[in-house]
Amino acid sequence: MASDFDALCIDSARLMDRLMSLAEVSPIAGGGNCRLALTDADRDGRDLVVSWMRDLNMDISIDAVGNIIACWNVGSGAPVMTGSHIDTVRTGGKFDGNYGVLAGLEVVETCQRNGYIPSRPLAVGIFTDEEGARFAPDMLGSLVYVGGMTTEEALDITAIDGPRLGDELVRIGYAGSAPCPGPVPHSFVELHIEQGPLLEANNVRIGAVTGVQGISWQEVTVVGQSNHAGTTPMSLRHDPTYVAAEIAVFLRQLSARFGDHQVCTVGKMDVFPNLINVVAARVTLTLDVRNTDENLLQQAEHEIAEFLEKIAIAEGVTITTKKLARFEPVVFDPRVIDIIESIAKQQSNTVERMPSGAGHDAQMLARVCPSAMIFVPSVNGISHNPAEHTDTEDLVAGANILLHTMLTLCATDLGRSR
Ligand code: HGY
Ligand code: MN
Ligand code: MN
Repeated sequence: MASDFDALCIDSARLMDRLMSLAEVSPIAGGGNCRLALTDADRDGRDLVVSWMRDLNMDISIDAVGNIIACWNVGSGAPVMTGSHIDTVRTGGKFDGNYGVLAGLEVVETCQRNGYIPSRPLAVGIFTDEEGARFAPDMLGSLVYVGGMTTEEALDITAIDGPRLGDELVRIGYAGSAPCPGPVPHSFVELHIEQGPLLEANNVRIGAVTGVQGISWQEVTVVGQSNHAGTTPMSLRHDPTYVAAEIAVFLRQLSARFGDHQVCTVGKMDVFPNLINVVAARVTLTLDVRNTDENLLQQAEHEIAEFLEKIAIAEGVTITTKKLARFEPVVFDPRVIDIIESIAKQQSNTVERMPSGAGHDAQMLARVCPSAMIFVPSVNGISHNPAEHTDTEDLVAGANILLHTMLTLCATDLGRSR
């Protein structure tokens, strides 16, 4: 059925200009960015994107955990919302998160430039600390936005480099006054790069994302007996570095045993005193364990806990754990997924349904309103890496699907989430 916005399409040069301009904020070797949450670099990225939001005469609200919600207040009722994040991991790419935020601005500007007034407000969100790399958990800002964590609890979280989240918000000038939880949107759609190999491997341009897998993050601290590397017989050692290595091997073996969607990562490891001739005193490592199946994820957590107990006794070390993040798998709203899939096909794209391996803000908005995601391919499946790349025609195709999906949602009565 024809719509009054069928002829609208985004301006690819404008979208790419903004993406490349944002990529100039704290660039790193290899073509990526380092804008860890609430650092000066994150502030600079925020300031740039907020200036674009102001240029579009959007009403900008900054909330108590620094989420930036820009709204083009036309039409009536709750807004159709999109958005993502512009904080990055330390070795981030140009597109992770940034693409979804800037495509959202492109949707608004395309409507404005063509004199098209949607029947609902359109909102674009920049959620604080989606990566969780500096302040755990990930998707922190959107979690607080939907009431999944109190503002007070979030403000007291300390960064891996020490500072308190609330103090960093004040320091960079993004400690907002809007309360959390924030206003509930009519619906939420996030456009994002896949960050994995599936779309490329299947030669498909668009992912209609069905949900997000479960995530379990924990920090493990192993305390042993620091000693001289030359004089200490192997039989008398209580070596935390050896235990940390055993944990990494156990996780790899568990993933092989579980197969399917099970993934495990030891991404961060701090050895103290980290010297060539000293048997370490302490090792702190992080475990990132994910599965699309909640029961299997719980089983993985249980097996890991049992293994930690066993190796602590065997090596004579003490092991303590701290939960950093735990989110169950999320299923997106089938009505929104259907809209995405049919628009992708109408616009002559190949499209397939798929779960998301990465966490996203949409998994939090799904708690309060009908939500789903649109994926475009990642070249070589690479992400969280400066070499992250998506071809321009894929970026443009995704943005056009976001445009028509948001405008279709404006005219769709969804009621409450199913
Ligand atoms: O960890 C994740 O999946 C996301 O990049 N925050
Ligand atoms: Mn992301
Ligand atoms: Mn990411």
